[in-house]
Amino acid sequence: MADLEDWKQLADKEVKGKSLDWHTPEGIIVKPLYTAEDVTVDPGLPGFAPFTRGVKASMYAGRPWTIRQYAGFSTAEESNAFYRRNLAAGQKGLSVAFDLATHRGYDSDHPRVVGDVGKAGVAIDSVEDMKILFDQIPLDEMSVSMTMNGAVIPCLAFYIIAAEEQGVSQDKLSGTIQNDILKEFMVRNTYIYPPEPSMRIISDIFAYTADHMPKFNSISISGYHMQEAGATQVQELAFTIADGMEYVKYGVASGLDIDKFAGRLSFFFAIGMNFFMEIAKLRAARALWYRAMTQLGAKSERSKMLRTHCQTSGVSLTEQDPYNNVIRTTIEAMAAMLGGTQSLHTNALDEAIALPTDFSARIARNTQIVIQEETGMCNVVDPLGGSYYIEALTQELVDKAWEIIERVEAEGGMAKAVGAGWPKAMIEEAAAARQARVDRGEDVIVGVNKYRLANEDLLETLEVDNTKVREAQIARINQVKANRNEEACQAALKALTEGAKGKGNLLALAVDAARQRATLGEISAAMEVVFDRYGTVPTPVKGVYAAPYEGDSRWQQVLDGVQAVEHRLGRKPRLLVAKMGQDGHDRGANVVASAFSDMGFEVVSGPLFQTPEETLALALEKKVDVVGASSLAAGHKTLIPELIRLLKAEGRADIKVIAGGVIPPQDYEYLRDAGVQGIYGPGTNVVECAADVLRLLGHNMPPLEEAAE
Ligand code: MLC
Ligand code: 5AD
Repeated sequence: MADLEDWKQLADKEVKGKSLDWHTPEGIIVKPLYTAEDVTVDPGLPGFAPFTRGVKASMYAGRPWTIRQYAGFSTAEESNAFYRRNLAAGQKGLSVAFDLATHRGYDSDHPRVVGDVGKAGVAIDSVEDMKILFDQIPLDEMSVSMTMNGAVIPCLAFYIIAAEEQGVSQDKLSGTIQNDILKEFMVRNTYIYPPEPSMRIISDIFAYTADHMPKFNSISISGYHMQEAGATQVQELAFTIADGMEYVKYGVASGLDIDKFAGRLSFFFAIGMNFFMEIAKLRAARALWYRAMTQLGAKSERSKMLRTHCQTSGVSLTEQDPYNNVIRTTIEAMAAMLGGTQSLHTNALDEAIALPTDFSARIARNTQIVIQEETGMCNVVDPLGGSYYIEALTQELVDKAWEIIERVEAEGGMAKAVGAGWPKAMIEEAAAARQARVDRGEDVIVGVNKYRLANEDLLETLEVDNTKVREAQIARINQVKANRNEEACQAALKALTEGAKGKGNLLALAVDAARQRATLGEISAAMEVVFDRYGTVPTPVKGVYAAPYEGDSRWQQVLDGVQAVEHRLGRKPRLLVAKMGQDGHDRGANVVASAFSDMGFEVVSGPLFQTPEETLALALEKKVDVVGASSLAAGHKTLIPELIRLLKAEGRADIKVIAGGVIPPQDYEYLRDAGVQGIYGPGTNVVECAADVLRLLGHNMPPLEEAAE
């Protein structure tokens, strides 16, 4: 029989000695062949420690994963109707997407959220909205996930009261609240309060749910958003497990018995296009959590069992040739189920430009139904267990992630690391490096940097009439306020403020306030007066985007162009990267800021959550030439035209405004008519974007073809 040496010789001969090793972004060297020699750890059996092969003995052969599509838009009525249509068509669990005003603790009538109400999710201002959202959906039967982190106290309180008024007591509620604030400070940015009181809120929720809601998962510790922000799989794995460890430590420090709450901690990972890596990642996550929880002193096996939801990767999907997204999502969904997820969301094909329509949601849902019901893939537990490659990769991920976890622990845990900022910086470096690889064509994206179509068909997308939603919400807020017992409501809010100053359980106090029809904004404000509102200024990484471009002729043309403009102006050209509205997505803004600064621009990175007035003031103060507005949550049609109007009113129409992010082509004309001078959707090459900006600044920049190699 041939041995490994024989194989090596034959393979070398076939490829004439070329190396077949694959260096992945996480620093793993994947070999072209794995054998029994590479498997160093026995993964055990499914349903048994360390649960590498799955948390249930029978896995999908016993019960398939939950098809749980994340959705929400516009009003509670419209989202409720959408949920009911989806459930009738085979979806199994619900998952609520709230709008950004709700996330950030503002009622729909707040002046800061004019562009955000009902846009990226459903607007919820009071218990009345929550009741409509679940109208005719029995909350004792349906498990409901709510993606809420900032305004987690009022939302959970509304949910409890909505169930109560449906006749369902809280002990019967099954579902999950995301409640994961550490990753908000790192990547997702829908926090409200500073880190310390935010961590207290989480302990209070652990305590409350452990006492009153035994079937409810009190947190969804999320790596998803790290990968979306550009993290490698190792970073996603390490920081997520380390976040989990930190929450456990806080829970224990607040006086809870570890085994009383740890069995209801759940997880959430992204599943991207690196198929085998993602399968191995979920297996590694379970092994890591088992190790971490054993170290932290958990006794019950349930406490050490990592149960997870997964979502296919949004950032892997493209605006260009969007039907390719169905293929990508199918591959990712298969990785999630082969990795042993408990619950899954598959993204819709219009992901890169809008929220799903009924059509795109159907294809996304059916991707999972077809796997479950047509392929026979669910009949065997952990079918890739024992694959030399999968087992070796699982172990390599465990080792690499554990190294980072040990660094975090040595430095005092994840809350400290987040405060110090290094995990975020690491993720941003990975994001800038990835952008450079894509822009240089080294990482292929079909239909974007290779095989690009000459003409794209327009895709029909969902549009939310934000003004109409806002008016309807304001009418209902006024009605709720007019009909409530004002005195009882104010007393409950006052008790909440006192609780924030002292020791009372914040969720219990908010449940009382919710019953008295206090609004989300009021409940949030009752705590904000004690806790304060948190904000940070971005600090984009330097040099990472530029590094691989050394010696590139097109890159040099752009650098020369920037210098020519600098010479003419007597200073560097200045770009303000602006984030208006409550949209906290900042991967794009940070990558653009890094890349432009590497190309020689002076970049001002505006803080998150600005109003158009605040962006105007910053643009004038910093004397910028161009404002680049980054928008990923559909506020662009309200906020960017408003900024241009304000600039004109100041007599500063000379300051150019460009826009980037998730913007449907249908809106381009509207934005151009409003005065936007350049629009850069997903898939934009950042160097070419800079070339365009140089043209706007009057430099005669040659088109791409003329760059001699
Ligand atoms: C499951 N069960 C079985 C079984 N399989 N019992 C016997 N044999 C089997 N084979 C049991 C389980 O033990 C459990 O009961 C019950 O059935 C439900 O199964 P589950 O596997 O726990 O599934 P589910 O209820 O769907 O819970 C999955 C979860 C949960 C634990 C991961 O936390 C969850 O649903 N998370 C979803 C989070 C989510 O949707 N997030 C969206 C984020 S979007 P028991 O008693 O053991 O519980 C986002 C985007 C953004 O964040 O940024 O806006
Ligand atoms: N409806 C459906 N999907 C949504 N996502 C975000 N908001 C919504 C919504 N309101 C999905 C997208 C996004 C990811 C974070 O969650 O896929 O990339």
